[in-house]
Amino acid sequence: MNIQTAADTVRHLLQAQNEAGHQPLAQNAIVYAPANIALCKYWGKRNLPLNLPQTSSLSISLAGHGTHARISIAEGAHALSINEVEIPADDPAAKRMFAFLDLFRACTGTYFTLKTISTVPVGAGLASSASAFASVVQALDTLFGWGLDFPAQSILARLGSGSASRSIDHGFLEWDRGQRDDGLDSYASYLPVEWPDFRIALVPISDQAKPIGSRDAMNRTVAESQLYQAWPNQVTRDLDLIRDAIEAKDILALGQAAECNAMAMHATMLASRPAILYWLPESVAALHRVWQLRADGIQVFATMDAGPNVKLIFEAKQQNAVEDAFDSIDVIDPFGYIEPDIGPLDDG
Ligand code: 2P0
Repeated sequence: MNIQTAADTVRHLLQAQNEAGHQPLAQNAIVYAPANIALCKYWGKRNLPLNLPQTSSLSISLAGHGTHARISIAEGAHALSINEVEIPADDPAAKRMFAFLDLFRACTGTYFTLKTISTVPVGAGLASSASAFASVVQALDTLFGWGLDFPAQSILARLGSGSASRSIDHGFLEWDRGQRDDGLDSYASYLPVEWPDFRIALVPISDQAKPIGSRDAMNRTVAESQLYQAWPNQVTRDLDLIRDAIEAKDILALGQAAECNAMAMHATMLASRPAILYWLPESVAALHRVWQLRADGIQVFATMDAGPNVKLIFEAKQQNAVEDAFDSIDVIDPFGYIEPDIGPLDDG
């Protein structure tokens, strides 16, 4: 099968499903998927319809910060509620999600009612789309009993949003860019490392709307930034450093490589025409505070995504010092999370 579109991809991955795979096993399915933060960033696509990245990337999932999703069959039209608020069909978030659900409707012949509850804190600079798309794929897999493996789940989530490919599991995940034109080898895999002392913290800077969304920003960077040509080499180097540092549980090596990778990504944006700069003065102040802490002997490192907020990387033994230096940060223990038996969307 010649795969050129997202619809082709879904058809291919679900083709093994016979008629029984188009019948729901239950009234609804309820799942949870975590958000994630990239330590080695995804920035730029090589194929827009299939949402294939220029480079590989590597992330840490954010434990209890993510999306609870409940999906069921609907009559006549899709319906979406987010945090118990019905989203009108002409809302951009609904349009994007309904287009994604339509990819599956082409196979199942059914519309869906989707209810999501996001536990991603508002204003912390975390995209909830990654966990949302990943949770929808896992909810559909559960509803229809497809038994999709992790690569297939990751590929399907990728079609909704690139970073969603990395939200299919807890812990460290590496999204391999893949080599194939059809994207069937472009998916995320779990790195088998537990690092109980690893911490990531969210420093809220601003929850104002961004000047440009990440999708448009990365497309402009690829098209317009001369510095983007250096990005694949940067990622090749940083990925090896970060993977090795995770395996060795070496926070210094990890933090240095992750911080450098984030700064380099923002440098490629800054060299776009017109320039893209997500940073606010408070972002720069937070970075200076991180560097001052390091000068004082505290091993803490920064990363930033497509927004002004700063995220901190450190180990448990530095948590008190980091909390003393930053007001109202949200510290996440990625390996200390136990999913509750009953989530907010369960009937009881
Ligand atoms: C990342 N970001 O690796 C990078 C770092 C933002 C900065 O993935 O167009 O929402 O849906 O594939 O995944 C944000 O971009 O973009 C992102 P699409 P996505 O986390």
